[in-house]
Amino acid sequence: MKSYNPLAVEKKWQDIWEKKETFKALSNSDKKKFYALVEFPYPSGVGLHVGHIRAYTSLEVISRKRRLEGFNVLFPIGWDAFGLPTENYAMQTGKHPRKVTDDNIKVFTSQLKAAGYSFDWSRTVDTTNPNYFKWTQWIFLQMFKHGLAFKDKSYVNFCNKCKVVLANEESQDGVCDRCGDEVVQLEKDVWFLKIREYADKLLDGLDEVNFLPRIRTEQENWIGRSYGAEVDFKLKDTSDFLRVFTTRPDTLYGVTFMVIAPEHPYLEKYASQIENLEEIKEYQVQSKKKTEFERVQLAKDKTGVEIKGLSAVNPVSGETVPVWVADYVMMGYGTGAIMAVPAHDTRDWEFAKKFNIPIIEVIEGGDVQNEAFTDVNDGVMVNSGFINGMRVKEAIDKMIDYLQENKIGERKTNYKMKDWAFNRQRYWGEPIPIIHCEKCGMVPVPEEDLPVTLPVVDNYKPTETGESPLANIPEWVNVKCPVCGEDAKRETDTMPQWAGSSWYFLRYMDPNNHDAIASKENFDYWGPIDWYNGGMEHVTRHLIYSRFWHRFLYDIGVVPFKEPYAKRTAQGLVLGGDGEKMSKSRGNVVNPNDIINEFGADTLRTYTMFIGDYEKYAIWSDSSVKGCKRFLDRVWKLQEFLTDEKGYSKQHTSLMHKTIKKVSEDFEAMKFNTAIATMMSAVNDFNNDKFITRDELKSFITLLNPVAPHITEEIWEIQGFGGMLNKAGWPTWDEEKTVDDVIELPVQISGKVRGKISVSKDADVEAAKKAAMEDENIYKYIAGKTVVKEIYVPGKIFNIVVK
Ligand code: ANZ
Ligand code: ZN
Repeated sequence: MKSYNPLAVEKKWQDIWEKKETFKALSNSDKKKFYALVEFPYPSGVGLHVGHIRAYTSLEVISRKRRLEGFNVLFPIGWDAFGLPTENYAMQTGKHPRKVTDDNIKVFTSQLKAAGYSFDWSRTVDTTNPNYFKWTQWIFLQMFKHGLAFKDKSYVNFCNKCKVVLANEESQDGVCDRCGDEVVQLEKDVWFLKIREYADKLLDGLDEVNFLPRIRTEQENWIGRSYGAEVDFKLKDTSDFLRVFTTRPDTLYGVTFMVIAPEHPYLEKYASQIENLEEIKEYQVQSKKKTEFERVQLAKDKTGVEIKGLSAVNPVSGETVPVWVADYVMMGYGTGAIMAVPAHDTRDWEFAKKFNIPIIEVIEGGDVQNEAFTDVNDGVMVNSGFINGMRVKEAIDKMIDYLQENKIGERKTNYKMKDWAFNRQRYWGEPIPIIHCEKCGMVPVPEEDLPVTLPVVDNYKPTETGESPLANIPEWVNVKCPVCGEDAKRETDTMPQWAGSSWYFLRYMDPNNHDAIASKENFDYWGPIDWYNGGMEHVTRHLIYSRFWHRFLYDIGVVPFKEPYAKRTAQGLVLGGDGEKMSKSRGNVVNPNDIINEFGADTLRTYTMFIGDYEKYAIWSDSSVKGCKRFLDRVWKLQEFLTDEKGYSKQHTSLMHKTIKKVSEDFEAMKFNTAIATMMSAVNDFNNDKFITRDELKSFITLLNPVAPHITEEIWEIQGFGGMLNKAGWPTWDEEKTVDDVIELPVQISGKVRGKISVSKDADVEAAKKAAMEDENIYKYIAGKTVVKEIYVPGKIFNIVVK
């Protein structure tokens, strides 16, 4: 027998698949479709990571299984290629980002091909290709025309030394990633998308899809819908009101102070009335240095300043309460002001304790002077006027009615999710297709002029004022207004990295269409994505942004299905052998191509699916990789034991049906590790029995094919099973035959259990007796005695009475 040479076998089959276009998704097909999507990679300079292999092999397995089941499968791949690492690398080396991107894509392509993935390479998309980003710009324009894109003042992270606007991930802890200098917040007019308008639709849409529960929860928390009320507190000695948002209007009688955020406009508006303005200004400076996370999550030790000269009147009790400024209240949520109820809110309680502010209990049951009492679901109201004696839920409703009737406030729903800051002041992104005209204002670039492409520049460094490098190129910036024809200027901000990935799954359906994102026929046939798998780190922003774009396209009639992803799952991270995140500095990075070169792609694929529970993190182990290689060696050797018997042998029938069932079901449930363990155990059984029939081998390698496609296709060919394995059918099982027919039968000698024998469940008495006599431990109780009676209940017990 030929020996198993993974590299030669794998190269051979990869060439055949490519030449025969084996995995090309058909555009016009009567077959049922299956669309499997994995998150397309960012083609960085460091190449493919074993994390990519774990992420992609799961749906690779499902895709190959679906093809064997007769589906027309779309399993595409592409490049999410705009973004900072490429631009920064270009800045350092002087190489154009286009060239950097193309080089990286070449490396990624060859790495993914070496892994043997069954992608349809003819549908590859690249977000930096003008034929692609023409449509990214087109979608932006539709949003602009529907009032969903607007410009507003905001702050960007700016390094004074590098003169560059930094992304959040480049300016962690308030310092510049490159030079370590302090990062300042620069006020700029930037683009936003009104994703908040879609908050309810994005929440409701979750009912229509099948996402892993923890993914659904992440989406819900990110959107963060809260029901409550806005309430107006009269500001003493002004004609103004201080408006707050509260989820707990039932606690209004327990308000003992108010808090406004350091950015609240009243601090400027009433500056002349504030007696301790200097102190407050200093506090504003200090809180500006903190991140939102530090303000909200880490602020165990509450800080704040009482505003002398401003106080508020409780609209239900008539009490006067002080107004404080404190940075645990965020300007970006609700109204940027709160009514503080220290008895029943932990943050307010900590604040009140620190600054000696009274605490008034309004819900019975706690010891509010010692601890905030927050677990109040069923509590009863006290000290609360007309809502005394009511339960919390009823009190909330009654209070909101009262507020509305008396025009003191109104019911209000709030969302944690902010509008999407849709801008970057950098070069390597999609230009925002807007023209600024002094006369006509913001004018969309006419659709027939799309795409607005990037000019070739020598310098990718943003301008000193924090504008994108595009602002330095007059030939590009200066244009005529499409409406009035006067001199006008192009928008120089580019889109954020999330833009291109917000609709890429649609383009795969019809990647070369010049007139539309995709044709109606393709949308109708391929939509929605049947199964989307990716990282947990993308289940908030990317998953929400892309659902938003998709839902918008649905609302304006561009796509015919409401939700893009029918199902979403996620893989766990792969950690280094030391249990730490793989990183260059730790030196624990495993390069997938090293594994392929040493053991073969089939081993790499098998190992990344065998490494552990797919949804949990997994620690890399070199010895386990070798174990997977040995498994494949033993699969290869099964060919030595082949018999000519037709069908499944009697001895292996239940083994075959059980294995087929377990592997089929486990693949679907993403329990790849136990599916592979089952196949390993089957190989042991074949080995122990020293035989396997042709039909058994045929079914077995079909089951293994999605995980290890090269070795199985090769065995199929060597054994002349006919045609190619990838065109064969998926094996089926018969539920009845999965039941064990060999059982462990207890044997009693004169009423005492002395052992167990392995017999078929309907063995006759002679066979049972023979097995009992052959068992040394049982036979010793019979030896030298006379058998007087045999009571045999097939499948249950065998009792032998001796004298
Ligand atoms: C009074 C109160 C009493 C509150 C009580 C809570 C418990 P979620 O569920 O997150 O929406 N709040 C409102 N705006 C805020 C802001 N900009 N920054 C910080 N906190 C803010 O929380 C809503 C609650 O968080 C609101 O209800 C308000 O405090 C606070 F026993 O009002 B509550
Ligand atoms: Zn104009």
